[in-house]
Amino acid sequence: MYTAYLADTPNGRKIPIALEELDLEYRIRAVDLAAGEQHAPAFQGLNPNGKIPVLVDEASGCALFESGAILFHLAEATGRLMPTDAPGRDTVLQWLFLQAASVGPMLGQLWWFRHATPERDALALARYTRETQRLYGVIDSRLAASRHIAGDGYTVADIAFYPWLATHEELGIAIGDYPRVQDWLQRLGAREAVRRGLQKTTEATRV
Ligand SMILES: N[C@@H](CCC(=O)N[C@@H](CS)C(=O)NCC(=O)O)C(=O)O
Repeated sequence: MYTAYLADTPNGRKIPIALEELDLEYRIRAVDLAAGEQHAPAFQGLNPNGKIPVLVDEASGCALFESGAILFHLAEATGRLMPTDAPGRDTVLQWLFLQAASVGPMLGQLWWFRHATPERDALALARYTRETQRLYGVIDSRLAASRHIAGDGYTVADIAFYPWLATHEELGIAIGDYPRVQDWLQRLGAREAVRRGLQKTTEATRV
């Protein structure tokens, strides 16, 4: 049994999507980011960086933070959503790192400058829009070479990218300019586990 501490954000959504895909037993504990619950000492004990998601394995008591590390752990623990050969695993890790190091931070900044700042900062908007468009282009080119992000098979790399790239409307990104990303989003969005993971996240975090 796992407990997933999260909010209804792109990084939070990854975890129920993976847990559903892997048929693992879990419950969601909502963390109210607007109320600052991520800064509470009890939560900082689980993640000293004060961010969701965190996954606790109730059997061992182990807590893991960083969504990429959590997805990697779940793939390792189940032997699923990750190839078994070394080059295939390296490829998954490579894309997981790109998601955590570039796609999350850049799209996150663009969202913040579009939706959370009291004033419009034209320079920041231009910079993060350009970088976000560039990253959608990187993934679009990648999907010309393989059916999924880390190869032809569906892996945790797809789960890491999906909730971020699905926010294109909020980010003002013309998804038609990235037809392979658009097709991939439609294919993933049709998966039962993706639908269930998103729905359970919304329900469990509703205030
Ligand atoms: N690299 C981290 C990023 C986690 C992250 O930025 N989480 C955001 C929500 S998507 C958060 O907790 N924000 C609250 C805050 O910064 O105070 C991961 O992939 O888990």
